[in-house]
Amino acid sequence: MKILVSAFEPFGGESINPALEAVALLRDADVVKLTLPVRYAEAAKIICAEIDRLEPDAVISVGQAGGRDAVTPERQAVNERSSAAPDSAGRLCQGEKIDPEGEDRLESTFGAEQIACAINASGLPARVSDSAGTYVCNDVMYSVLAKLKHKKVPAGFIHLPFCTGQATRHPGAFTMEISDMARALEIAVATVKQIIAAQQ
Ligand code: PCA
Repeated sequence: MKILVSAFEPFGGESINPALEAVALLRDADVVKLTLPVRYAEAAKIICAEIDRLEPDAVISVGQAGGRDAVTPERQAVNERSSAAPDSAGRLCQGEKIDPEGEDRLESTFGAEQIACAINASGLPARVSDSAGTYVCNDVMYSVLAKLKHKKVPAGFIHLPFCTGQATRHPGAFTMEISDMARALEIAVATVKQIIAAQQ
């Protein structure tokens, strides 16, 4: 089995992206890791090319959503690029569509609810999120879900809070240890594997 797990480079002036750090700690032999740039369209193009090459059984993308107080599997992606901040290439998008002919929103197919429940059951904080934002993470999530729409390949996105190493830059913000985030992602991978097994 091959589970493609992507993470993003640091962005927005941070030297760490907890997603990248936590994915690096995953030890599951079925996991194939991919690092993406925080760039509209380009990140989506890279992961879609990797899906063509690898033909994975599932795709889990991971990113940072600083300010959240839990690990948050995303329920849906929207067909929009919009942010006050430009991407890492300096591209600013304010209200453009990812795919002018695409659907307004696409639901994740990797069992967001089951993943959140399983992580919670382990004692780590998790809850389903209804918004992946409209920045590069949403761009990747929407593009992957559109690509896999008619395929039986579970896919979705998980946002992580700031990690403890980012605490000094964000006083008062909720933080988690990278090792706990990695444990949460391991549970997510195991849950997705169970979903695949149940489909067969
Ligand atoms: N988080 C950003 C982009 C990269 C990342 O890790 C987002 O939520 O869109």
